[in-house]
Amino acid sequence: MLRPQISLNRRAYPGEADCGDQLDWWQDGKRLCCCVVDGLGHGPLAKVAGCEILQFVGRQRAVSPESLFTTCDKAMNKERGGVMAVAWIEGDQLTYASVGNIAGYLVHVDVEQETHRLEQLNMDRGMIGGGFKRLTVQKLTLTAGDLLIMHSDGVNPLYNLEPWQPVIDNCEMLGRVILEDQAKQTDDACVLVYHHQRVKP
Ligand SMILES: [Mn+2]
Repeated sequence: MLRPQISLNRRAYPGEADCGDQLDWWQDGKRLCCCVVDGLGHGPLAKVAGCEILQFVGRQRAVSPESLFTTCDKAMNKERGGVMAVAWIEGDQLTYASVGNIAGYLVHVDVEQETHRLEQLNMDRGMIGGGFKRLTVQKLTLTAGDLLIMHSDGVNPLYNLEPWQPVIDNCEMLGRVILEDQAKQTDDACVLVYHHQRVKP
């Protein structure tokens, strides 16, 4: 299997050393799991909260999305908590769920036409550690060249990727420039970019 193309980009609230936005990915055989977390607030306590949630997901990522979000919410009940989105990719299937305001987009890229279309993924209301009423688990199909982008609310929303079209097929650079161009000065900020490659038969 090809090494997955994923870039993780993050920066703390300007002037802070610690970042409450935490993100990572794991590979289990043919299944990838990507997670983006925003620990409540910013600074050292937000970092602890963000790390706790991310570590929980790292340990429990093999269970169903419903079970993962529910148990994580319960486990963070007495903690500061935060918001999170998790994506699982297996073959061409993307499974995605988000509680709170981590934004997710599936970007359908037509390599030959040099066009792309952004599909905004679902966000359910609530907070990890503070409860949520509903979890929508989306299942979508990926085509080679497609991108999955996830970012915290410290990053201004994306409407299209026009400004970054020249680097659209370089997920390292794309993640870095989106963070540079879109990060707010008033919060921690992070961006995860996953580039779906052609799966060899
Ligand atoms: Mn935030």
